[in-house]
Amino acid sequence: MKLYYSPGASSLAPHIVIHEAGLEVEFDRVDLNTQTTASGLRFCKVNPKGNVPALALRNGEVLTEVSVILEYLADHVPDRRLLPAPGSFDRYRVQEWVGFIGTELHKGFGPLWDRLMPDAARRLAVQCLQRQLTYLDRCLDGRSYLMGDKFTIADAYCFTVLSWARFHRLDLGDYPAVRAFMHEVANRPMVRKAMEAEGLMQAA
Ligand SMILES: N[C@@H](CCC(=O)N[C@@H](CS)C(=O)NCC(=O)O)C(=O)O
Repeated sequence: MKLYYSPGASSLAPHIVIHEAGLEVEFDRVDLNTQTTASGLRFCKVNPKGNVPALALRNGEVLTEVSVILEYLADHVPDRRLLPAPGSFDRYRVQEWVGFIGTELHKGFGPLWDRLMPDAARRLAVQCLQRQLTYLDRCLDGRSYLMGDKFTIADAYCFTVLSWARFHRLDLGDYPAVRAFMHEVANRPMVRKAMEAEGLMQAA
């Protein structure tokens, strides 16, 4: 398998899961501005949507969308319990978190990356994220991870997305349980390994 990624982008979530799962995967860095890869490919040939992550499989298929790639990777190594077993209720809970992170948090940051976004729209986007963070803070109070004491794919995704807060003057200090969660995840050896591989350790 080969993961197409861009440092610090949402592709960091599958990168973390690859290390947590102990999977052998190749990596190809994508320059999102030029839409070319380090190996010299035009990225639109890999993922016509132009987004990372994309996961190229041995059978020639390419999987896209963070949520699906995370699930696919975790299901390769069920004994690591990065995702509860198919059919179990807890699996739906993890998927519920992944849905929340993808639609409310990941895409909540979307407008903030756009330099042309007017200030008023930016303020609204920040307020929206703050509302979601208040909810998340309540859920994380008294637990290490979203599902309790077990690290899952949802934590890798949540950590990745919330690490963008520092670029947008969104102070996680107002959310003590979220901050503790970020600290807990950042200190996992496999998370550090993924971040190091993407050259993010100085930025963290
Ligand atoms: N729906 C996609 C969205 C992924 C996405 O937003 N990726 C961003 C990076 S975090 C991207 O590649 N944007 C393209 C660009 O900036 O040109 C998914 O869930 O995988």
